[in-house]
Amino acid sequence: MSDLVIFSIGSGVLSALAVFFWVNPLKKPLKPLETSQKETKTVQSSEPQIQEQSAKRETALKQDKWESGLKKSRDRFLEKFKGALSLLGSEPWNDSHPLWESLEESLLTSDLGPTTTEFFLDSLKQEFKEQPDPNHLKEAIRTKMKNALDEVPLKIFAQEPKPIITMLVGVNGAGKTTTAGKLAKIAQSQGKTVILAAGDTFRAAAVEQLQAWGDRLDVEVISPAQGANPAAVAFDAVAAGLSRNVDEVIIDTAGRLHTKDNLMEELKKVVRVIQKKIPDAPHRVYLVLDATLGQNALVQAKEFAKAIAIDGAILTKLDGSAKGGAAIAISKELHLPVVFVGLGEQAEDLKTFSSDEFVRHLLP
Ligand SMILES: Nc1nc2c(ncn2[C@@H]2O[C@H](COP(=O)(O)OP(=O)(O)OP(=O)(O)O)[C@@H](O)[C@H]2O)c(=O)[nH]1
Ligand SMILES: [Mg+2]
Repeated sequence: MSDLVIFSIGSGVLSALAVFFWVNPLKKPLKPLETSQKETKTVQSSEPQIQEQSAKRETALKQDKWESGLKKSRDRFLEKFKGALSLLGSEPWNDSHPLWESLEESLLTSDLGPTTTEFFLDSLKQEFKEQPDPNHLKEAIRTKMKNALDEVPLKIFAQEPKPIITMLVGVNGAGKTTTAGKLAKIAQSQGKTVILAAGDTFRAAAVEQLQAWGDRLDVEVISPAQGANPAAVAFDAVAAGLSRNVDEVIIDTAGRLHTKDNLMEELKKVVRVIQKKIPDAPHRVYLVLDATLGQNALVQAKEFAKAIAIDGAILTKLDGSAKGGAAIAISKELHLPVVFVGLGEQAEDLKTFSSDEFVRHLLP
């Protein structure tokens, strides 16, 4: 029965798409993935039972993403952590017990960074004057990780601005353009309207890359006119956002200019120009950081924070990194909330950061 429903609705959607593209031949066809998602959505709303199954499947998939995305970090940490635990009982318990040194190594390997690692160890030593059992120690580390992640609050608005102006900054290759596309997808899935701005005017390929996301999601992309600079694109995009009454404008920026100083000056200029249109914008400046860089991501973050006010970090490529602990160091040392994490290259692989999910999958 359900196969029949899926089949008939599926063919209905396919026929509708066929007509759509026939009358609208200039638009690029949606990726097959998008089509199948639309089919699933249609079925969801018509059958409560199937809806429930789909919801379960979706939750399982979401969990899988955290599960697989943090696998490398988790495996690496657990291996070292088990090594540390095996030392319990090897010598009389005190502050210089070999377990502490081994635990220090496991935290550093996960890229929590020396400052956060030292803070963790000092407070664990205070907490465990008596020898802990492995579960208590693990639970205490989990709590410290979660507290470190939760202690930096997210910026909230008394009233959500419209349009909300989001600007993505970060070094080249960090994942800004991909994240701009993924953020547009999230906004769309919340029923919001979006404009993307191709603020990396220095490389034609960068504009094309964002345009491809725009085509895929059917989102308008403001591209630079001949010779336009990033500030001009941002200005046009904000103006378009206001005049078209959209919910969100997402501005991609360049990751590399001739020098680092050039880049920082350019970003400051983009902010100044946006503020000519909306004085309290950009409302969210997110620093996009490549998780595979671990502690180097922190060094980059400090450089950017010197130039412009950053509201949060987006940690990309967590799926390819064994250095997931950097998220904790970003919160603890830079006082920046981690807002989203990239757990893959697909549009749906950007997840709102959850300290619960993160800690649960890093240290199960
Ligand atoms: N596995 C994985 N790959 C990612 C993720 N985010 C981005 N990437 C990949 O990282 C590469 C660089 O991403 P871009 O979005 O082009 O990076 P960028 O910051 O815009 O780079 P520039 O334009 O050079 O400054 C691309 O191949 C992306 O597909 C992620 O969360 N996981
Ligand atoms: Mg880019």
